[in-house]
Amino acid sequence: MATDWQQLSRDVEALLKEARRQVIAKMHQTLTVDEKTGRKDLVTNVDKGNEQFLIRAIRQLDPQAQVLGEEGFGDNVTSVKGRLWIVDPIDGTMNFVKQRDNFAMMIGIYQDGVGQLGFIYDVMNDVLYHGGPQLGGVWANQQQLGAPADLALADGLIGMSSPLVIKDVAHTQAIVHASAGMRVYGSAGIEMINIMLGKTLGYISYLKPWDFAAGQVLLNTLGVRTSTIDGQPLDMLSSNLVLVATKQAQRDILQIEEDDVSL
Ligand code: 2AM
Ligand code: CA
Ligand code: CA
Ligand code: CA
Repeated sequence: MATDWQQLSRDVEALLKEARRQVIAKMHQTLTVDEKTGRKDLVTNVDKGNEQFLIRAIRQLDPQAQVLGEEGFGDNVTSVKGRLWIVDPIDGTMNFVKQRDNFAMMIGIYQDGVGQLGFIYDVMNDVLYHGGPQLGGVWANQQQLGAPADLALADGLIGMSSPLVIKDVAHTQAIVHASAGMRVYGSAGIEMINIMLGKTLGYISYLKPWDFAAGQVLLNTLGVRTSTIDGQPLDMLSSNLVLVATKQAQRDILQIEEDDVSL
């Protein structure tokens, strides 16, 4: 049977609203915080509980689909064939732990590797960004978003993950230098939202599929480019050095990579 994408979107919106109620209730209780690969890579009981809640509901909504989740409650996905849901239950876990703010829930829905619907929920501001080619646009709650201005690198702010800039990976210091300035928000989801709203013109970070799956669908729908730092398509099943940028800024950044410039 053909998928009713409008209905599926409404179902996911309702699911995320329920997930938000649960997360907000739990975040005022004592968190259980564990380290994954190190002291800056955390997971809490809320990340795990929310992923389990979301994936259980996704399996009811779409029993045939594969589900890839950050905390491991989904499938062992080795192919993007068919329908694939990619879930990040809490994006910005460090912010969640230290600030109780500036974190997001994210879901991307792909069909044979092509983005169909994306959802980024700014939990504390209670704004759910959703849309994609199947809906023909992107909405912030009920309000449709226009495309952000196609700014050149020199004319806007760029989001970065701080380790890349500190170590000057992939000429990130030269890119920051060529921009109007750097911002670091600590959540890929919040970074993607800022680009959708035209507050920043791009974002560079080393990311896993659950960090960029939802944002890629939403941003591409608004005419913003997503690629690797070399301009190649993102691999939906592994880590990528991700470049998100307006068309003009993407050209400017790829030129810096090509010219191999340093400060
Ligand atoms: P997370 O909170 O879901 O793990 C922080 O700069 C941003 O990068 C967050 O969106 C975070 O997602 C993501 N990230 C990806 N890999 C990370 C890692 N190894 N350690 C910390 N954050 C990571
Ligand atoms: Ca994580
Ligand atoms: Ca994440
Ligand atoms: Ca996460």
